Amino acid sequence: DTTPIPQPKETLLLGNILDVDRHDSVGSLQRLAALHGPIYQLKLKDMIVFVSSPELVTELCDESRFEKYISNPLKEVRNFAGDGLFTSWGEEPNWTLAHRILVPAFSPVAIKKMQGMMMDIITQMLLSWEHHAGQPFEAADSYTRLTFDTIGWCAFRYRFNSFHAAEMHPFINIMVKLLLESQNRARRPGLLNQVFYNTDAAYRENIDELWRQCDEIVAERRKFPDPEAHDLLNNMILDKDPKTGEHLSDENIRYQMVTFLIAGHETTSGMLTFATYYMLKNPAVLIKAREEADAVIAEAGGNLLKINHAKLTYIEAILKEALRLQPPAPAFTVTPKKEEGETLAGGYHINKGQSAAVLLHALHRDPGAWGADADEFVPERWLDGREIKPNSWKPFGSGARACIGRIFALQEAQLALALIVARFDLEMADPGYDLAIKQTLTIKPDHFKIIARPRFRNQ
Ligand code: MNH
Repeated sequence: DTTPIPQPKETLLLGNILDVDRHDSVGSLQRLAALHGPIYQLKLKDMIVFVSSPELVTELCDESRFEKYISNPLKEVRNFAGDGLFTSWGEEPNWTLAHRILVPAFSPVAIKKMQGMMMDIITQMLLSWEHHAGQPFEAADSYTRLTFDTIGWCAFRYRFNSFHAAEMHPFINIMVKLLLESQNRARRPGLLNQVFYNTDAAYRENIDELWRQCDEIVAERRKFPDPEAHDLLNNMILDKDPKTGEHLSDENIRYQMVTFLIAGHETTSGMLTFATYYMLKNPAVLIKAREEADAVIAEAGGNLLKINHAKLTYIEAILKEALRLQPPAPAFTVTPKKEEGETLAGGYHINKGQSAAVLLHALHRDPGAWGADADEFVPERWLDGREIKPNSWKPFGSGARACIGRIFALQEAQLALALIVARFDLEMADPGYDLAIKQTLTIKPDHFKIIARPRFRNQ
């Protein structure tokens, strides 16, 4: 006995395409959840189910019943990230191999060792902010340079030097073009992608260029091994699967490099930009963050390498709260494991091979889970002993396929925010700015400009 899943009325030939604003799909999907409830479906390219209550999400996160589904845009990202961790199907052998090799490389102990490398890039950002003191600049732009340079330096000891050029590194532009094109291709019927011959040729060229640069970095490291580098490239070249003794292939290392570059910068810079926006909207939060940062920096005697980021608990709560209200990766998708599909509580049936998306914006504001202040930015909720309902906060995905880089991202962002609030007075360039969202595969505040002024002279 199954219950039909609610669905807005389809338009002839177009299905539900008109129900989703292509410039604000996150907003559209959230409004549809308010209208149709915690489960609904839309006929887009395929019939997709959208889920947003903690109870139903708990079912989707049960790994004995559901597994990651590679959604249409991710299928396109496979054109350049191949069977890297993010875009591989669970049953592909390289997922298991790379997961076992890389999990230790992303452990808290391993990431803690990267503090010096992270501070190197953060310091460059602080200097650039001092250089632009008093002048408005786009927060997302600066944070993108930060996170790109950080992943380049920590993952492969490669310097993008984004803070020393007016334009972003060509690598970054290629990446952004490829992500945008992946999103467009996912919307077009497959055949049309070849009809768009010029776009397709440029797409192929961009992929070749990206791969060429990655391969060059690997070749260089193989030629001049650097056992002291403590970066992820060493892990990928030298570490063996503890179970089978197998190494990653050069092709797979290339895919992981592309994966880290994509996954490692867009989301983290989005998180930092949203956190900055919410701090500036809530001055009391900014004051508390600064008190904490001052205390933790003082405890380290001002030595950036000795800062104990684990003590930046209020700043961590700011980041978690930003991830709650604006999860930069706004959805993840799963599908049933069993041939016969799965029936959820309420009698809703999902077929195997069908995509069920967890809608994070709606889940993260569920009033049953988050209470009457669900829509407000309240970092204190993470610290005051309130119960956080299981599976009501999923910005990093779930289970074995959850984000491998979350400790990396949080450490980098905690350190960056602490130093920013300790060193600068901040304001919005336009005090009346209202949050507008820009969407690629991930989301970020659009046109959000800030002004920074050094707090102390002669620092
Ligand atoms: Mn990350 C998977 C969000 C930072 C590398 N990441 C995921 C998933 C989400 C996610 C959601 C699960 C996607 C899915 O189920 O399809 N990631 C984030 C967010 C941030 C982030 C919100 C920052 C904030 N991620 C990072 C960083 C790195 C990284 C930094 C690398 C340095 N993420 C990954 C990889 C995966 C992943 C690799 C795939 C893991 C796997 O499936 O084995």
